[in-house]
Amino acid sequence: MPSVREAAFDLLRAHGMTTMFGNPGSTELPMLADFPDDFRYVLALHEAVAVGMADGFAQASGTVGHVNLHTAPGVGNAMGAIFNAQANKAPLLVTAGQQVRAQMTYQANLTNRDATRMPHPLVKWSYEPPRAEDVPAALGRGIHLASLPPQGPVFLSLPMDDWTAEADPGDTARTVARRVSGAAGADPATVAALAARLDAASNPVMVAGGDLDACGAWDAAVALAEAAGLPVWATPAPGGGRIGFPEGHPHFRGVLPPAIGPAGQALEGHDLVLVAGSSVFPYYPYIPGPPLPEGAELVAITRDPDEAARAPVGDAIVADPRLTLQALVDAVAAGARPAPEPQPAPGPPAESDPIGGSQVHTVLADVLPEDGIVVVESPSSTAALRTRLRISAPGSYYFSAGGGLGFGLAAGIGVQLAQPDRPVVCVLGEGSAQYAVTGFWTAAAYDVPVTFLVLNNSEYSILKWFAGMEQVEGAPGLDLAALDTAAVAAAYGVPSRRVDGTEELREALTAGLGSGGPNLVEVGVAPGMALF
Ligand SMILES: Cc1ncc(C[n+]2csc(CCOP(=O)(O)OP(=O)(O)O)c2C)c(N)n1
Repeated sequence: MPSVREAAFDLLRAHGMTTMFGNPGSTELPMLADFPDDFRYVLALHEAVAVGMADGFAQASGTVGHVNLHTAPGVGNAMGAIFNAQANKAPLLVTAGQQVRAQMTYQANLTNRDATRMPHPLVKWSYEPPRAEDVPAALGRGIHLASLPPQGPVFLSLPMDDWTAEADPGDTARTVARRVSGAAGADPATVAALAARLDAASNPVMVAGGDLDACGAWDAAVALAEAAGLPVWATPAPGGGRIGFPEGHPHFRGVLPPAIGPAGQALEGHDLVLVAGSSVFPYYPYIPGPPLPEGAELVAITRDPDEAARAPVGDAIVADPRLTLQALVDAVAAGARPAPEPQPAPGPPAESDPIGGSQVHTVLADVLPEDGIVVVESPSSTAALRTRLRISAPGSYYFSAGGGLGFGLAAGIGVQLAQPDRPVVCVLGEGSAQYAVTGFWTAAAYDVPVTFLVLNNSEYSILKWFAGMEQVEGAPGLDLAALDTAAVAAAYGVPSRRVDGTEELREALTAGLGSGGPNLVEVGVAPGMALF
């Protein structure tokens, strides 16, 4: 009879889930015993980093990511990162150890006494199997649920004595063999009605969301924009964890402002707004106003029923965006509307000493290889990065849709492990880097060749900008004197440099990208927002 552990690893193997991120404790060791040779375990030194790495890995690999956490305190440490993973719609299997069943009722040390309630609001399913024999089936159910739309994390609490129990071979074989798929197109009548609305509109526009990247819908979005002559905005940056439309395309207009009133104003002149692969919209901060121009209509295509239900305005179609956009391409009157004029390219960035975020990202745009990927957590310069890089290939941009800091550094490592042949640059504010700083150890220990680019402005710049927006004066805790991220990364084993000015930056980034190993460049930048 196979053990529950053997059955579980057979199941993970059958789903291509042979990478496990984690931070182990005594309650996880029985699961890790006799770790199979064809699996790799990636050790994180903190659970939030383990989840962030698995999140980036899942998104960039297109498989379900697996992260194994220590019982209650490990799950507790991971909660912010699990919050990010659900906002990112990252398909994640989160497993955690649990006390031996025989002494859970006495609440022996390390019992996660209400294990399934702990991550509950953040996961699609939270479960502790009733018997050891049920562990493989529970893992299978969790993997399928995580991968079905809307994708997201699931949680399983697994008592530590379950792994050596016997698994039923017949049950195991049936569980391992199961495949579940969930890309569902829209009803043809719904597609025809939407195509007729697009044809009848005088000035329709598309808003492309990050889920287009996750469901492989770039080509369909471009084909529809070109067939129907649609200008295209990207969904507001705070919630647009990925990019769904090439930002160098002549139809591209820019990133929608993230607040209700300004987003409505940006859509002025349009009578029909087609949103694909996004909520309507990931707003923040609160600046009220009409969400749409007077008389305009909106239709959202999303594979997330909750996004469809909670939108403040417009109609919604719950369906796979790729299949639905492809169907629309065939249904609209192609070529009936002229292509929109391309936007003028932005001028060179203003020069300053120290340099600003726009200058940094102009250099990054020059040195980033064509197949480069950026993982971004540099709050005050994200807008400038989007303007300067004009990302135009799928799977090239990852950002925390949840906004919890610590995602960037960790996810950069996970993305690089998922895409070993593409260069990854992880762009971080010096404040943001501290939330996952132990990730530098993992990058060094596993020789993960990420180039970390740290913009150091000695403050929480974006919070000072928010203070202005919120008319808050005198708030403490917004300055970060003397943080030396390069020295910290070097101590963890990542070759690191501090540079000033565009020339030193260009030379250091080029060398780092060519080094073939993990490396870090920390550049001194002027405080304040870099908007373009
Ligand atoms: C887990 C978490 N804690 C706190 C915050 C609040 N927060 C948002 S931006 C920010 C400052 C980021 O500083 P830095 O990385 O230096 O970027 P800058 O704004 O200077 O570009 C903070 C603390 C958050 N988003 N997530």
